[in-house]
Amino acid sequence: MSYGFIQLYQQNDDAVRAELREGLLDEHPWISPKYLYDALGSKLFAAICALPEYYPTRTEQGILQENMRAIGKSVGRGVTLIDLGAGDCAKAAKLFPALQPAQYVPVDISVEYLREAVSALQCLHPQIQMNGIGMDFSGSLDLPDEVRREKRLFFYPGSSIGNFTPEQAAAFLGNVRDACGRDGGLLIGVDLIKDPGILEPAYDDAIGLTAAFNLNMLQHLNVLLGADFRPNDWRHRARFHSGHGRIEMHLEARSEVQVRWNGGGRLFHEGQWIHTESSYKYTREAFLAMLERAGFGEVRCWTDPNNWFLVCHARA
Ligand code: AVJ
Repeated sequence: MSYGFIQLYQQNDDAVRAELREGLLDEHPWISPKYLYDALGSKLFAAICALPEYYPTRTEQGILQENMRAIGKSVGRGVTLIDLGAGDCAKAAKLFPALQPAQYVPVDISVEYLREAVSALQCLHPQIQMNGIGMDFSGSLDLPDEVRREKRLFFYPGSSIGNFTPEQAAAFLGNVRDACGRDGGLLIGVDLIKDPGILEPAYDDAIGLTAAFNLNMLQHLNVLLGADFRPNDWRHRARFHSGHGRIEMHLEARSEVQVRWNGGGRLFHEGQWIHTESSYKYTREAFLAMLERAGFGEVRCWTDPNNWFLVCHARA
């Protein structure tokens, strides 16, 4: 009998507030995309994954489904499956039949959302030991002792790696490699560069779900900072910048907006924006080079018929 429980890493609230204030007061205001994920933000993201315009989740799922046997063979059975940014745990759960993991370790910054997801999943799979961890893994991958060291498979799907700059992504992959141990590996999904006519609607959909996801960050900031953002004062923007190979999401002030928070505030002029997310896209070659530079080898890749998305398994 195993129990699902959450190992809670208490976030340092002072450090969070300091980071938020630094971004809001910057000459070019920015907020890290990890703050998109409060409980509502996590639900909105799960809904985005079902949008017709948002191809990454569906395309990745298709690749995993089509190649499940080969992936299972490459990965092996009885792994310690460490799911980075697990969200509702739905993607990893689809791997269970093929991989039969010995332990499942979902990790997410959105603690309450993860707690509900893992307790539901534990009921469905009582034979798998589950240890949910609420933590921000973008800085450090220091995992608690409950996480087995044998056969670690880090699962980082959905092109979440795209939220890092290429330099940060390279460093992060190095951290993952170090956390793998000798017999570990990485199963990762990455979105590929393609026509902006496909990319941009994925981040600016017709029914406004992504706009709501972006604007909800302001409500999260109100809670975290004691701020008085009004979402109605802001407009969602999403653009592909081919020079950087990234989608940028912004929140743009509809008029002059005065915002106050505990101990400070800022006047935003009309049209001024807060940069809330970058989502980098890669070529296959650039991404494979990055994996190898991070110390991974024996890389196997799978893609979809359109070559829109890439799934790789790499050994430490
Ligand atoms: C979770 C970072 C992969 O960049 O596509 C979806 C987040 N932002 N729609 C992405 C997101 C807007 C997503 N990642």
